[in-house]
Amino acid sequence: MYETILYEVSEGVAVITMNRPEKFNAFTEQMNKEITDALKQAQKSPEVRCILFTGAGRAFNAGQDLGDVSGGNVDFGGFLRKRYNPMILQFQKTEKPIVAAINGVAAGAGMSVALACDIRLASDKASLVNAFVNIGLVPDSGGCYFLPRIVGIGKALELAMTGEKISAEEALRIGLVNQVYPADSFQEAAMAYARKLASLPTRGIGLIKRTMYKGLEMGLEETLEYEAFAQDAAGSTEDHKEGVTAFMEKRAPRFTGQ
Ligand code: T3D
Repeated sequence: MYETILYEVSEGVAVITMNRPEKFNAFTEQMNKEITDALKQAQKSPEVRCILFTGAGRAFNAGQDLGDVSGGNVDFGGFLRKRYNPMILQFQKTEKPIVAAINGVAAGAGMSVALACDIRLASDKASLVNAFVNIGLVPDSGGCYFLPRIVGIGKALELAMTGEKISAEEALRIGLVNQVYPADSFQEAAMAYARKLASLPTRGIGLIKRTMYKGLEMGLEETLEYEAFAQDAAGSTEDHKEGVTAFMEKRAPRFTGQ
């Protein structure tokens, strides 16, 4: 069904694999569209309770396919508005946890996409490079939004202004990725992480995601009010009832995502 990505669902996890390994999974218009569509599909599907986002082959994603834009006369603003911005917004609109499994290099918009995911896991062979400046561009695809929020403005400016590649270990040290696993067992470790998230209260997690990101934009009073609103919704889920019942019965909860 897709030409540039793979989409598979198993054990509650939708695995989206960017699949242009010979081009380091660089973005084409088709890939932008397909990722947006796959995220919508995962959001709609009741059997999907977590999304694992990764790359085929040696790289995670090397950003825009520069072969497509090397001829000059590019309408950069139009390009981003049409292709990248709707894709990035879809990561936020998807009220399920999205885990980036950074299997190799993540560069340019490939790094921005990893930042738009909720959790970042990296192979110890992975690296991240805010490559935009290396070709005279500005971080896009949410790079100027997520990067300073994740690592702070000082580190964000350093990474964006120098365009230096950083290792997975360094990314872990500065809080840019959440966990690093050995390359030879990376896909299994990432899948186990995603399966664990898929077994948790999915609707509650969706509300955590929405409320937390909204909190970044709001003052305390507004955030407190939004938390009250979100808690009304979370408190009416089956998973909340199950969590409390399991606690009282001194057993492990069995969450269904409802
Ligand atoms: O119009 C616009 O541009 C607006 C949109 C902007 C969004 C963006 O993402 S801008 C940033 C675009 N990306 C880059 O500038 C990154 C360019 N690539 C690199 O800096 C390096 O390739 C990497 C750091 C990603 C990896 O380095 P390395 O040494 O591990 O691998 P390599 O040998 O450079 O690349 C391996 C192959 O992938 C190579 O192909 P070949 O020679 O083996 O046939 C290389 O050409 C290809 N590749 C890597 N990045 C891209 C790419 N092909 C097309 N587009 C790429 N972005």
